[in-house]
Amino acid sequence: MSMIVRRLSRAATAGLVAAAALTAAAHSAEAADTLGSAAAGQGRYFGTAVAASHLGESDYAATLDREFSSVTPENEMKWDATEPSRGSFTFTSADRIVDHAQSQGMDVRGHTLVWHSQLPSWVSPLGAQDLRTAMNAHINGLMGHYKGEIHSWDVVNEAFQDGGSGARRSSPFQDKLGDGFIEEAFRTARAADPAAKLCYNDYNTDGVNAKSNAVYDMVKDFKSRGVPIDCVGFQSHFNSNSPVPSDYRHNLQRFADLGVDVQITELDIEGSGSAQAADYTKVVEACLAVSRCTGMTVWGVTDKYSWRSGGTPLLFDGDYNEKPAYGAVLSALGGSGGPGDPGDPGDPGDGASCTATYTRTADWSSGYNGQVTITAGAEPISSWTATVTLPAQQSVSSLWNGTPTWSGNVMTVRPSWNGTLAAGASTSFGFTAAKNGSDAAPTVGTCTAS
Ligand code: 9MR
Repeated sequence: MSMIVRRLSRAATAGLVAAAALTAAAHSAEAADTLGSAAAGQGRYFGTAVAASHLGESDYAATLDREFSSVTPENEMKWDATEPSRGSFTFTSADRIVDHAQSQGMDVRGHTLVWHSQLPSWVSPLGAQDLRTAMNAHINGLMGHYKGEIHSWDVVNEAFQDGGSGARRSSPFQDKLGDGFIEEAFRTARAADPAAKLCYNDYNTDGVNAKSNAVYDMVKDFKSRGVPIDCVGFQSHFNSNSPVPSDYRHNLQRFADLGVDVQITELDIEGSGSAQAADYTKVVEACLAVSRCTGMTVWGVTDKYSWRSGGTPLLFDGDYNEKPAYGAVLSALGGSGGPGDPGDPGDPGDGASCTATYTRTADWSSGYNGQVTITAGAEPISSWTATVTLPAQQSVSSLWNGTPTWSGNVMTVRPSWNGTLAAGASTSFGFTAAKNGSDAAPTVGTCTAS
């Protein structure tokens, strides 16, 4: 019941979605200073995996909305999340991501319809015929709900074994339905949403090896027999054990030559600094060199929420600062305004500003307490400096929440622990002054920030 209501309401918003996407495209033509707009300049999308639970965090949402043109729900469209008991679909979390993406004019990748992992417990015990029925019903339920709203679906995920054999991975689908389950899933998916690109998605298939050869043979077979497949997703989870392969571009190209699009679907590269940046450059350059590589998705916005957070594999650090890898990707996409470039909207420090205001908070015959409040401007700041000029007779006996240096009667105050301020946020320092016969107020000079 609720699914049917939701289906109708999703379809009714489709016109608005198209309008939002056009606005985003028009905007992106103006300035290629974000990942999404720079990629659009190359005819590609630049996406990220998103978790619904983080959308309420303002820095997360601001970084997502500013930089990316496509989103993939990281877990919310998986079988356990969407059909936890048979025939009972729940789309609350996935809808939250799709609604957010559409409000920002972003596209959505669907991940994933048929996968051996994150299966609810009711699926595995089913007999062959029942499993086939359940698989097709799951595909129809999910794709029907989002019909016309998903640019590409990972129809089948990770169906091949790791290692040298090139064999299919054991799973309820493989073990009970045999090799034909993949073809059946793609045929069902095509009928469910003819507008969506249908992808096969896997990992450790990024270079030429036994596993990617097996996927290649399957795609070739599908194309020769008219089984509906449009794209192959290369997850691209890299680290020192699994580095960016030297034949990455060649591998993407050989799949493209079969007549399918290729997409980089879950990119992350463990590491830091210039080495990580150089690896990201290789991946972006490989995609741009293959005309059928239609877009790239990184597997998360910030290192702090990565599934491999210890490996710091993403483009933004835990405080949403742009890492060197971000600048490398932006520049490989032909964009400008990476870390350190003036006016870069995501670069703390550029355009940093603050104001300082003074109030007397306590007063007695021989002295007073003063307080200076520092407020960051439109950008976050990591430090500030304020000057306070005291009347000549007065002297300061103590100061807290700041570090003073003196030149005559001019005191220059820098932060002690309180340098970092979010945009618009405030901190203050205080001091006790002896009047020594002058009750005049001190003057607060300019506040500078970095
Ligand atoms: O990033 C996902 C993580 O939050 C989940 O706990 C995990 C569960 O299997 O799945 C992660 O995403 C995987 C993706 O769906 C398929 N390819 C590998 C990804 C990383 O494990």
